[in-house]
Amino acid sequence: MKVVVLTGAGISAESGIPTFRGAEGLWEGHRVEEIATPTAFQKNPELVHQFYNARRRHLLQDHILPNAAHTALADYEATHDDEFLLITQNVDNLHFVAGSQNILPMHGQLMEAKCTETDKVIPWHLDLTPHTPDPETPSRRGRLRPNVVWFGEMPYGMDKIRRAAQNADLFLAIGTSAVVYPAAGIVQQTPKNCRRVEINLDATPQSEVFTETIRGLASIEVPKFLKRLQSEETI
Ligand code: BV8
Repeated sequence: MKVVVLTGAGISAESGIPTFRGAEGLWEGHRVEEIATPTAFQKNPELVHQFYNARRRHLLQDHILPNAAHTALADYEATHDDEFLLITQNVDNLHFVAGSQNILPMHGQLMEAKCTETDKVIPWHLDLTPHTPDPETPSRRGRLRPNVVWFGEMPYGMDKIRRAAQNADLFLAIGTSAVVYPAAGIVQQTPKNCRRVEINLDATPQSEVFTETIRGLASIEVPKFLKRLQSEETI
């Protein structure tokens, strides 16, 4: 059985990472849609760097850890020899920390920096500023940005995502408000006989597209659903 999972900020909420819509999509009074853009970075790199530095530091704290939903997905993947693809909209690293393997971080990663001239991506755990020197050529400064996909930018892996969605037998969306495209449109690329399950606290604009909608906390409902799936498979 080919399984495709799409996660959003809701799966990391119980790990202590604020969701986008939880804070009405605001950060220090700025709308995320206005600050997570190339224009904002052009106009005010300092402010955009501060936005990501704050979130990177928050993520690096010892108590910010994967929760039972992240772990259940990693455990299921480990026992699931067929195709399993975990697409995440989240830029936190909790799926990696939980041990998931086949992860597609379609909106990039907070723990990576990208060179604005060469597009080279490197692991990055420190603050970034408009004067940060290149690790390789310290005389070149201010060329690094967070390796995060901003509004108006093309997400990563769209071809791989389309191919996986088109062949999915099970599509599982977890903790996403299904507002942002193209992520919210992935479910529409699954075949008509694909089993589509949405696990989310609230209803979303895509809910009626799903064959099953499970309302509740990801840390409870994801392990429960995957256990049920395992037992269905062994019958
Ligand atoms: C693109 C990384 C084109 C950044 C993110 C006008 C101008 C420009 C673009 C557009 C426009 N109008 C529309 C667009 C398209 C735009 C878009 O969709 N905008 C929206 C606002 C309408 N999309 C884009 O710009 C995309 N790119 O279109 O490029 C293009 C074409 C060709 C060539 C080049 C370019 C790029 C979008 C990616 C933006 N980056 N993230 C960062 O993190 O700073 S988006 C960000 O918000 C997330 O990654 C995620 O994708 C998105 C939504 O967040 P969610 O993950 O869903 O989280 P949210 O808080 O919204 O919801 C949480 C849910 O969980 C809730 O439903 C809640 O009920 C539930 N929940 C909460 N707690 C729990 C829970 N569930 C279970 N258990 C719990 N405990």
